[in-house]
Amino acid sequence: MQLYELVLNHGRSVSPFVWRAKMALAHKGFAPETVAIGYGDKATIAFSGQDRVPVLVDGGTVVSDSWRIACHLEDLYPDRPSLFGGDGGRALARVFNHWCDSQFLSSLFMLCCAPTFDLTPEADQPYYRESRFQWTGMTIEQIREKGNLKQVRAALQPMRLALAEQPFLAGAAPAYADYCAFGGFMWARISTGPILEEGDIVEGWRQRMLDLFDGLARKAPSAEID
Ligand SMILES: N[C@@H](CCC(=O)N[C@@H](CS)C(=O)NCC(=O)O)C(=O)O
Repeated sequence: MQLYELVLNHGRSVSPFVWRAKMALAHKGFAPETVAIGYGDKATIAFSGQDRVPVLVDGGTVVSDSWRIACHLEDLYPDRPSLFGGDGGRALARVFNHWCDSQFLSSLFMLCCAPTFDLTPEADQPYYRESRFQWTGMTIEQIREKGNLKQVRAALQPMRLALAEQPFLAGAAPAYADYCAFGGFMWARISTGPILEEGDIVEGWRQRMLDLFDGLARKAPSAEID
């Protein structure tokens, strides 16, 4: 297996979507070879028929998009630990995936976008600047001003309430819902630094997630120092 990921300066693998895939692969017991690309390396992943990471090559199958990768792993390797815990769990994980993208990652974007720009090799900075302007109508400097930690923290309230009752979002043990949200925390950790207030119950969960799979996520080069 090969996993294509976005790696910026100082070996920083910033993509929240790639982290979802990395954790899902580890959950299934896979340690794929990773292929690092930059924002400018669209030609390298053109074989996948689109221009985003993660891209997983599993034998003769090419899968892009973190959700589709999770479904591929669940469907192809049903005898390995389940990511969803059945069809109902898969449907709810999909709802949660959409919540993460539209509520959590969108507020995190305003916070992590400029620090991610700072980590982008100079040659790719014009592309990054221009593409983010197309999405938001704002310059990197304007986005940097707008980053709002309070808004990010407020978005996490459903997670806070759930984690007061159970150690992981998926219940007693981690599963895809956890990896889905954790991807965002890895973007923050790697590009920007800590985002949680001291004493936040989400922090205990984040530490447990960092420890999973022999510290896979904790060992990744990051802005945050443990
Ligand atoms: N819906 C996709 C989103 C993938 C995505 O947006 N990946 C970003 C990395 S965070 C990317 O490849 N960006 C390249 C670019 O902005 O040119 C997924 O869940 O995998």
